[in-house]
Amino acid sequence: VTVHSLGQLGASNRPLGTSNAQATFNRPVNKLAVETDVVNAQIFGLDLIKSVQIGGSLLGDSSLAAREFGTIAVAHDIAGATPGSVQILAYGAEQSPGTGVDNAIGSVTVGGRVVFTEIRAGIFNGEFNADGSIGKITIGGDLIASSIMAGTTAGSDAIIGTADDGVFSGPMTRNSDALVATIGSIVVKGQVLGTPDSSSDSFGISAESIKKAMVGPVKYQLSPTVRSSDDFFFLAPTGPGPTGLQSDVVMLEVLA
Ligand SMILES: [Ca+2]
Ligand SMILES: [Ca+2]
Ligand SMILES: [Ca+2]
Repeated sequence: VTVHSLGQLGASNRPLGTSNAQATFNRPVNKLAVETDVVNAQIFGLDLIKSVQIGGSLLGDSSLAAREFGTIAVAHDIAGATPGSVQILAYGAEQSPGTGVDNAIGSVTVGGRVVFTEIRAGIFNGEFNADGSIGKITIGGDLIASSIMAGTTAGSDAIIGTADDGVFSGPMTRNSDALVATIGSIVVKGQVLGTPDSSSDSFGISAESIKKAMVGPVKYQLSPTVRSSDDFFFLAPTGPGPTGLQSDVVMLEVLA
C-alpha cells in the first residue's frame, strides 16, 4: 500500500464520528509506504505489518498500532503534540514462540529526532504480552520526553524507574516463563532529554533485558543477566524526576 500522505487533509477527510484520519488493515500488510508526512492519523493493523516506511515525519496525535511490526522507518522526525501523543504499539508474535524472542516490533529507525512519543511492545487492542520485545531502535537525533518499553508497565504510580515497575500481568496477559521481554539495541545519536520545566513527568526505557544501549558516544555497560538491578541508569540531565529521582529519564531492567 503506497499513499502520498495520511491526515494532511485534516478534518475534511475524516471518517464520520472520528477525530483523526484512520487507516485500518484487517489482514497482514507486506509494506505500507507513506511518501510524505503522517499527521494526526491512526494506523491500525489487526495482524502483522511487515514494513512501514514514512518518507517524511510522523506528527501530531498519531498512532501506529499492530499485532506485530517488522521494520518501521521514518526518514525525518517523530514528534507528538504533547507527551505521549505519538504512540507506536504492538503485541507480539501470532503464537508465543517456545524459545528465543517474542517479536512485537522488529526495528524502528528514525533519521531525525523523537519527541513526545511512546514506543511500547506488549500492549495492543486491549491485550497484553509480558514477553513482547523490540529488536532495534536507532534514532539519528535526540530522544526527548519519550519512552520505549518492552513488556513492561510503570506500575500504579505511573513513574518509570520506581519499585512497582514490572512486566504486564493480569487476565488478558500472555507470559511464558521461557521468554524474556527484550530490547535488543537502542542507539540515540543525539541526546536523551526529559522536560526541564516539570518535575512531575517521567520518561524512560524499560524491559526485562536490555542488551545494548548507546547515547551519543556513551555506551552503557549492561549486565548480561536479565532483570538485573545493576542495569539502572539516569539518562538525561533534565531533572529532578518525580519522587526524588535525580533524572526524569531512566533506563532500567524491571526486577519482576
Ligand atoms: Ca513505577
Ligand atoms: Ca516471560
Ligand atoms: Ca541485563
